[in-house]
Amino acid sequence: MKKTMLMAAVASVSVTAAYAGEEPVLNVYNWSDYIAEDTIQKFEEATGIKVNYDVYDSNEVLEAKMLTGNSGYDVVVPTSDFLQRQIAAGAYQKLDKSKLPNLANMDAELMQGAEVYDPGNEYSVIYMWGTTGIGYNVQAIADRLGEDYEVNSWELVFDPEIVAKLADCGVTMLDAPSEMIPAAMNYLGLDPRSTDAADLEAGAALLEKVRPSIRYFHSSQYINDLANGDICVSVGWSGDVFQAMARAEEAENGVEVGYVIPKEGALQWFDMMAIPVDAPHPDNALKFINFIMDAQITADITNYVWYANGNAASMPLVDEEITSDPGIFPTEEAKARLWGSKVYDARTDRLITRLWTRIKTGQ
Ligand code: SPD
Repeated sequence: MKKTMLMAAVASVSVTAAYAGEEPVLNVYNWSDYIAEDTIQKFEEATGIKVNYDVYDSNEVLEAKMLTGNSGYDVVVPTSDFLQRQIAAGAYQKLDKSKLPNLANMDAELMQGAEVYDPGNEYSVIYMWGTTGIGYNVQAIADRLGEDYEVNSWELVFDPEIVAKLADCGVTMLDAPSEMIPAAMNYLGLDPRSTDAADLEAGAALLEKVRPSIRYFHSSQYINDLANGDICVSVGWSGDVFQAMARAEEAENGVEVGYVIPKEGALQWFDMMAIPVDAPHPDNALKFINFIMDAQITADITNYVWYANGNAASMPLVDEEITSDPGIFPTEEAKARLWGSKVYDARTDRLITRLWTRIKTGQ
């Protein structure tokens, strides 16, 4: 939908809401495995608003819906770089901050960081944040690379000889081109945020080289597969790998999962709550966002999904096991090696999509 059409749509929705009040319904579209078991129920009990909750595991899937318009969703959770591009396309409405008193709970420094993508935090609030690193099966790696092998480098997935030794136990990568190609570029010593076509081509060429050793590209299946011991290495999102760890422990199946932010550095990203410009229930959306920013509610989510959050008031309520884990809250030294998501222009985006198809299909 064009920007003007989206604007017109929201104008008519706001008028309807102002005169008639909103039906007690809220349509939420969030990442899979990204909320506590009882969050939605608690919101419904507190507000009487019925929530329809759908999930996705790819920014590209969400973006297609946001740019087409009429998604029917009231709250969505894009990653900050995608959010920036979607804001520019007119896909979101500004937040009425007078209806978000719990904004006072947010960590000022992290919210300031998020302003790189959303100046003034006008359209969005941090939901959770994390890194893109490597999840691995401790025993399977030791069996193949030796007991003394230290998992601390992207060589595990980008060195063709090393990854070939792991192919039989299952190596997977995220189906996320704007994360995997820059990670490969970084391993080659190139700037992971470069948009130079030659740099992107070099990253893609490395991925093509290791492609024969990759079992699949998927962005959520690896959680259970790692937990069950069906795969042994995944390029994955921090909290998801920690969830795999927790599931294996709970199953008492003898699988030990580890997560590492490689020494060469990794992507740090922020997932942001935002309200589509044509959301049918924008007031309910604000109630939901404010509810999530409650210190206890956010702490409950972090304690369940193992992702860091941007809510300073919640931190004393987060399990120490989580706050003290450098895979979830990186040390200052590790932070210095993280890079932020890059917003791609249309031309670079098209190139990345083309390269990704080539990597995955070999064409
Ligand atoms: N299961 C929840 C995964 C959340 C991942 N967020 C996407 C980060 C993209 N850079």
